[in-house]
Amino acid sequence: MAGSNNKSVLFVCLGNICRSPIAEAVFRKMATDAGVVHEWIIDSAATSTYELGNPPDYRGQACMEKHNVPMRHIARQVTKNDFTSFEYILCMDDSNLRDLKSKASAVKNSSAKIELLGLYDPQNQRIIEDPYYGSASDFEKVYEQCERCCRAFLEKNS
Ligand code: 6LJ
Repeated sequence: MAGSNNKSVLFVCLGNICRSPIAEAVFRKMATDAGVVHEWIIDSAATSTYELGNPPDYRGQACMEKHNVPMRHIARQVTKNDFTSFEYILCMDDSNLRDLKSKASAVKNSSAKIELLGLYDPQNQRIIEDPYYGSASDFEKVYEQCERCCRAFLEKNS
């Protein structure tokens, strides 16, 4: 139904090719399986310009295929508009948090709640580390953290 979107979340990391597209895909599948995806606007973005226009890292794609989580995304950078249009901007590490707060301070009427996704982890692992220079097992850990955090975030907002 048009106009029934009332919740929104933007997942953010450094390049928008490893962690944040995984978080976006995991959250979209969870919301879909819970029958509430129509209530949400779900997207992801980068703090940097490093990978603009690129698809997700092949190691993350392999990880998502293994877990049967559809992932389709093209990297984009956070925009000023994101800070006024999204209710939540959830990021991965303290560097992301600093970059986002700095960007938000240059936006009139920034209203997004900017938080670490790991804030929602029932196992209290606050930081989702950059797997760019890592291995398949680092991507698996990212997936597992995103799974726990997204489940708790969805539950909290249901
Ligand atoms: C400007 C200088 C850096 C990374 C990444 C790291 C490095 C990435 C990347 C995550 C997603 C021109 C661009 C850093 C996509 C790309 C290589 C360097 C990019 C860094 C530091 C520690 C751990 C990981 N930087 N690309 N160039 N993460």
